[in-house]
Amino acid sequence: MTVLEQPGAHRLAPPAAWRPRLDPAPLLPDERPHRLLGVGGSSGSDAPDGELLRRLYGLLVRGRRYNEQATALTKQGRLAVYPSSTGQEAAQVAAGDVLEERDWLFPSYRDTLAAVTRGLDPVEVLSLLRGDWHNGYDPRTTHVAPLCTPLATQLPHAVGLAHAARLRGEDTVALAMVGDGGTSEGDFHEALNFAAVWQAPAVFLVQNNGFAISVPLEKQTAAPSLAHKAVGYGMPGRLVDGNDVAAVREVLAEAVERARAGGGPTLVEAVTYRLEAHTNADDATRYRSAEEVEAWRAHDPLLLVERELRARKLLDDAGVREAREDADRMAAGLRDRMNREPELAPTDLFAEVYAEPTQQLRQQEQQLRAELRAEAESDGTAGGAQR
Ligand SMILES: Cc1ncc(C[n+]2csc(CCOP(=O)(O)OP(=O)(O)O)c2C)c(N)n1
Repeated sequence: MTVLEQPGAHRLAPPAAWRPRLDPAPLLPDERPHRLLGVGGSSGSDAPDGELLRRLYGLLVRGRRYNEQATALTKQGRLAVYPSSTGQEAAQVAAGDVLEERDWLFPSYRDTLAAVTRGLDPVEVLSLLRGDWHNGYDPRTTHVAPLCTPLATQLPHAVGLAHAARLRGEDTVALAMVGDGGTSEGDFHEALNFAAVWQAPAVFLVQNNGFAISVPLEKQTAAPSLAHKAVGYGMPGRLVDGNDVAAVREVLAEAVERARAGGGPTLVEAVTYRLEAHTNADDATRYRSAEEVEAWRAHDPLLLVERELRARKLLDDAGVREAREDADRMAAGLRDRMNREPELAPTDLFAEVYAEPTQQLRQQEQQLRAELRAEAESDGTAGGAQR
């Protein structure tokens, strides 16, 4: 049998008979970031639903306050590190709000607000960043995967879960979040390729916040946009104004529905801006100008939604005050609970790492136990001498 007689030989057709396997045009992203707020105004027929918008506004106000409180906790020594999502709250809130209970969220270290919006306890969500525990919440019951610090590693996890759900006949969708820098990782490529080949019910949300620590987007990629990367994998790309909460939620809802109906994965690029430094340990003034930050402040996600709600007479000063008071109460509760001393067992470090601990881990655990015993004994002696 010659090569051309083998099954599937059409794939080896000579160049003259070659055709693209898929028309790339429907996969191309929006020409400009999709927007809803401030576009239709009060008369626009496709204006976002008022009730939904008011709810999203409340979540955004809480989200901004949560970011402020978490940043304050780093200054008080109550949180080891905090990668703020200030300025990115629209994407965070939309991602946390759009899923059904049976769906799964796969966040990165910056996406704690998405997890909190999904209904998780913020103290549990922040326990990793506090340095207390591998992960403070139960992924199995919350359907929120652990926060991933190694860039883009959450993406193949999401595809695996989505593919497995499909094989089991469940209509679960996995929404995975990643930064612009994470799109340069091998894991990003592998996840998107597998997702498209398997038609896995996965949605990839790239928050393009302009920077990977100090590296600006133009040094990260030569692609026309990050959403264009979708075409090469054979999935649709969507480009959305990441500060427009209604637009992000709409685009994500469409992608989730498409995935649930068996239509396969979507890549969504939300164009946004990280208003704060990378984390509390970073100094952003070293690599970007105050003018640039100010320009983005004029496109703040809270401003956009507040302006729209006021124009449609769905919000007044009292409503703004009420939302802020509600957010202040949430922040006070978070501060009080984070100020309590956690009770930690140092040997928990070794728990739930591997089903079968490695020889090295067992040795390290024994060493730690011996050190803790020695410390307790010497404390006892010191205490006795004082008495
Ligand atoms: C595999 C890997 N390489 C390097 C790092 C170090 N690192 C931590 S955050 C970061 C920048 C990530 O930027 P981006 O993906 O745009 O996400 P953002 O922090 O802006 O949300 C880098 C390089 C890491 N955590 N993991």
